[in-house]
Amino acid sequence: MSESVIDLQERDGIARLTVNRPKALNALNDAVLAALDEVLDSLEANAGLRAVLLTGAGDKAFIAGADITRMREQTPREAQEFARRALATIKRLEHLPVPVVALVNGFCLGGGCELALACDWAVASDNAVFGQPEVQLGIIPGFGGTQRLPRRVGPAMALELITTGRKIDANEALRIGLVNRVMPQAELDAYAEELADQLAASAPQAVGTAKRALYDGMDQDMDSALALETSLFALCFAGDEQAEGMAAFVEKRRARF
Ligand code: DAK
Repeated sequence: MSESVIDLQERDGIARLTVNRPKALNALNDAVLAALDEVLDSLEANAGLRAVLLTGAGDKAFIAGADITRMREQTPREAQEFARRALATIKRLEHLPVPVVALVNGFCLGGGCELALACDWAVASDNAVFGQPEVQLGIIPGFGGTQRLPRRVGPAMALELITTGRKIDANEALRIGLVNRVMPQAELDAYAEELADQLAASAPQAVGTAKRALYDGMDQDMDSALALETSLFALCFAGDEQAEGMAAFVEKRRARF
């Protein structure tokens, strides 16, 4: 793995990924996507994984988009190949069976915003700036933004942001539901620790099952989705976690998952 462009730290099942190109505001290039793929190989194979936190190096940017200097020279065929590879990588991140949380610590633009949208939820520092400025470069979002942004904030707001390229601050991102909470940048690390502790205390199979019920259900009609929830709920009673969680409650002790 190229540690220079993605830094992976893991403690107690909580993986912290940091995109590490601060001089280019952590812009996504082939090296970052290749490194992310390698990191995903290890995360997918990690049975003890409880959560993934994704952030950007430095105090200025989460990710300021795909690398424009790289994209500038692309032919349609190369753009299609770049899109295909990038989408496959982002889908792998999205399909991890653990919560994936974006810690947005500054500019979160274009492909960076799309990567944050592929995370289960996002938390922003108060200096964060969000936007899909692709139309100002003569392109459209290509990392899933035309699909995930409307699902997160609704089609009208998504179309406004995508067709104008307007940048919004952290508080507006909070108001439209793009992020779950906003805090001073200095508090982001402490919050990440607290979140890691909370997620590490939850039953991991149940967390993964809940994630699957939610996303798979969203792609189905309500009756099918509720039937899926019923099946997955019943499945929880076939594993050890339900026995341990309920025994711990009755015995007035902390559950050991
Ligand atoms: N790409 C490459 N370099 C970037 C960059 C980017 N997206 N963003 C910033 N940088 C570089 C700057 O060029 C500068 O480098 P030097 O000049 O120092 O060498 C350095 O980072 C610091 O940036 P600034 O000097 O510009 O810093 P400021 O504070 O003045 O401005 C800014 C910060 C974020 C407002 C500004 O840098 C900016 O507007 N950056 C571009 C933001 C942007 O337009 N992002 C969207 C890119 S389009 C696709 C999939 C996805 C996509 C496309 C296709 N397929 C799968 C095919 C996604 C497209 C995008 O993301």
